[in-house]
Amino acid sequence: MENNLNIIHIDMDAFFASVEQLDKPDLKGKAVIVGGVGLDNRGVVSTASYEARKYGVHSAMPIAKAKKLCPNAVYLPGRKKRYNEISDQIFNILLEFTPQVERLSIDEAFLNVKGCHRLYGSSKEIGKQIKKRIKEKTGLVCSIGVARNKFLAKIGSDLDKPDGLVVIKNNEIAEVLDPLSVKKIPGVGKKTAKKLNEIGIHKIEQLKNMEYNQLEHLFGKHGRLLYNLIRGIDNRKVSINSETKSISNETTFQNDINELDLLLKHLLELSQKVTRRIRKKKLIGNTIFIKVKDNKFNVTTRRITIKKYIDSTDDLYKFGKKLLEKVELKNPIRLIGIGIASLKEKNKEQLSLFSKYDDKSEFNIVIDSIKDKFGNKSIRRARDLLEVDKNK
Ligand code: TTP
Ligand code: MG
Repeated sequence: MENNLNIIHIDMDAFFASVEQLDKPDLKGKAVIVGGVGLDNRGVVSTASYEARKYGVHSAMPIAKAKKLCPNAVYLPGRKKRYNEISDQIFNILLEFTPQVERLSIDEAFLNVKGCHRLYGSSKEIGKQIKKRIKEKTGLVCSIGVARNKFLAKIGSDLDKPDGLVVIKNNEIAEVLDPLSVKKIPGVGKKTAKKLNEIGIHKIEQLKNMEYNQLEHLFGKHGRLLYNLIRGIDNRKVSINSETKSISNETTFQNDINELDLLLKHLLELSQKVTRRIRKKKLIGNTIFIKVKDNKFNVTTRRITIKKYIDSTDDLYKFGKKLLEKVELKNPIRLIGIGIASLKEKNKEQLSLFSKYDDKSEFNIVIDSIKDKFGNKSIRRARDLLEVDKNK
């Protein structure tokens, strides 16, 4: 078994049109065209259902032209809010499998599933499970590519659309890439493809015959990347985006709380929970936010983005406390929450031995492992033991 096929690319099929078919079942199986249109036909097609694509309709085509090609299609304006809502559901599903999710657009993502195999099986198996979960949760269909790098995974997801699941094994790379049109290479747009076609180059195989300096001449600084991509070499890492994820915990009190001291005690406990979760996922973050709800259900949130990325309980608590002190506490408090966003992977170069924010990291790791072994209540900090909590 090949064990380095760790990159998954996922792309929803005819995304906007599929959501419309989902919400209006009588549109299922019909040509549906979503476009940013008024009634004047001057807009362009955002996307077309696969039924409409048979007529040659595609994204970015003027609506007027689509209406000529496919007059009987159902034409709908887009509902961005609804598409975003479904997109969030899809990304939450992806994040169930791994935090290593890079959001590329509303309907497209890369995942690095290295380290997920013991739990979920091979990358292909993970691909199958993702498709199943998305279908169950949203009713929508997607296509997935699995390969050793981003470029190949993206090529793979496009090979068998809609509802595809394509694994490109390492010994199949040339066989798969060679016959493809140069247009399939991300970054080779219409203009570049035309330029290549003019000199007789249509397929990737032909592009491979070009010397590196010829490619550099044609593509400038992208020449090197392109030279590598068409040979199946792509070293770009999956980078999780900050907006993809935040981790937070909140607690609703049995009795509303008036005293700041008691609130701070809860804040510390929550900070421990949150940072324990982010350390477990080997993440660090630099946006700290708190949420406070009073007994009249007024919700106040405060956030701050700091220079350093943190994962220690003390740091999170320190900034959370500062934020809480800025909130005017008029009424008794019913709920408090704290979280951390703008997360990224904590990898080696980000670990600075001398950073004043990292000096407790060993301590935190020890606490985490004790809690893992003996449970959440097994170890507490001295500050926790100053018991002021009347709610427990
Ligand atoms: P795509 O993934 O490019 O297209 P798609 O999901 O509709 O179809 P496919 O099965 O080929 O992946 O884009 C995702 C959504 O983004 C698409 O449903 C609508 C929107 N979009 C536009 O609004 N304008 C565009 O030009 C493109 C390409 C997409
Ligand atoms: Mg798509």
